[in-house]
Amino acid sequence: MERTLILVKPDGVQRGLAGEIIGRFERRGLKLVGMKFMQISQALAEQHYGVHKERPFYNDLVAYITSGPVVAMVWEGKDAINAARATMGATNPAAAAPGTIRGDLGMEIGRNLVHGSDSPQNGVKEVNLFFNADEIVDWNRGGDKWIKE
Ligand code: DAT
Ligand code: MG
Repeated sequence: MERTLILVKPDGVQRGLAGEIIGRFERRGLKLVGMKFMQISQALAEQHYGVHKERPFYNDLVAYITSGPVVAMVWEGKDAINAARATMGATNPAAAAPGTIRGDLGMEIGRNLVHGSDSPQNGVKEVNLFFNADEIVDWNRGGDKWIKE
């Protein structure tokens, strides 16, 4: 079972779109196993975006993700990484398909509303970076047999 770290970024929270964004993952059938409302520190942002350190937009990226609170979540499911990224849409909202979070709700790459892990390995790494083991909830979802074969 794969896990992905999903963040509703500060623009999503400030625009009052957190519920809308969370609902899309929920309706998709991904299973929520961790969630917190938090302010990302400079240090955590630098760790989280460490892979982009040499990119020209790195400073803006760190400033953006620390510019206000985020909703940090862990969603679980079969192929959760791909399913979540498909629900998010392309990185640049201007190119994202309608029906996706970014394609329906966003306009610019620097305000793309949501983060999702990009591989199972990074999913594990990012979940561990944002969540302690005791913040992950092991629970049985009543409707599981209608989502999972
Ligand atoms: P994603 O968020 O779809 O996984 P990414 O990991 O390649 O995309 O990049 C992380 C974030 O950096 C992305 O959400 C927005 C920003 N970003 C990526 N490419 C960019 C670019 N060419 N110009 C400005 N910001 C960019
Ligand atoms: Mg990424």
